[in-house]
Amino acid sequence: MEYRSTVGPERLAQRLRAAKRPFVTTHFKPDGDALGSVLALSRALAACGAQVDAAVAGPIDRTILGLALPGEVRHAAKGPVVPAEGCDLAVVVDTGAPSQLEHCRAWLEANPSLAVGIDHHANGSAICPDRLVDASCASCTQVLVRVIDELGIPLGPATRTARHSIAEALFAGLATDTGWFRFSSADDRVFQLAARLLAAGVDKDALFRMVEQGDAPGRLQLVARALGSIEFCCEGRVSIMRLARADFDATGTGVDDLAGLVNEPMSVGSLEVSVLLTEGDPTLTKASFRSKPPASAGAAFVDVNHLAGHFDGGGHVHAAGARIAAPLAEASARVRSACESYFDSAGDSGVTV
Ligand SMILES: [Mn+2]
Repeated sequence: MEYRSTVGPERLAQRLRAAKRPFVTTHFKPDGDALGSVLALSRALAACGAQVDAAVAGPIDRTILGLALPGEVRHAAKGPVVPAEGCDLAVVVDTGAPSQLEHCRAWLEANPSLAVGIDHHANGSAICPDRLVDASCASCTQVLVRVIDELGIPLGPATRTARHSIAEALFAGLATDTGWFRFSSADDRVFQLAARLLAAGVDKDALFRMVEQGDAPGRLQLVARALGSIEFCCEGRVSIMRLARADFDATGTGVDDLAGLVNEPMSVGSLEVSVLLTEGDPTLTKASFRSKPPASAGAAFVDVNHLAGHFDGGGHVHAAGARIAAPLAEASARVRSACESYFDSAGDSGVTV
């Protein structure tokens, strides 16, 4: 099925304006774009006079929770989160995949006439029959802002306090989904919206501090241990880091603290591939593979989906994972030899396109 818009922003805004008790949700395990989109839309609907029921499910990085005001969003770490009694519209933002909506999937499937979607992913389903989708957008908030503009609600100055405005929630989604405007998806339209949101009063420095500089000390100690374990191979083109259970125990951290850690070695110029191995149990090692994008358009790069395939894993060309049925040290040796044969077979360039 082709996943694309079935309605325009005008029609979607009409449906939103008519809702008295809208439910707003997003994918399981919300990230900054998902939570930012839920909050921005909830605030806009509240400004329209609706009694909004915003709810999310699954683990949330505690650093983004500060985007929400106390009590603004219902949150269930586990189990279902369904619309409150009397709900007359359910809006799903930042996904159209039923597998990411287990918390409310049954309700949505039972009430298709009440389900509408706003998304920027290339793939999804018909779970929300009325939906606005634009996969050319880097962030869901870019699609959402068209609807909020259609509703005629100002993005700022703040609706409540200097913090917690519609503009701030939109900016948080835009910034986090583009790696704070560094990813290739951060095009001219992204910067144009960012400029508009800054003009609407967003304090980007406060936001950056809250979202990106809110880790517990243990997380940095875990990074130090990972970096301390680093081994380079393939003439500096590959790095392998290892974390044992003991490293998590000693730093009081868990797998939730691994986000982004595998990218740390990418600052090394010669590096093409970074591998992070974490001990699951004494017989299982989890592997994360990352590769750099090409140095210039059309240049070669390493396909880590292919590398992970050696271990029955997979993913995308620049980000993949695998579970290796071996203790940490043995898994490391096997990954190293897989990388060596990969570069041998790729010839002098050492990389494949
Ligand atoms: Mn997103």
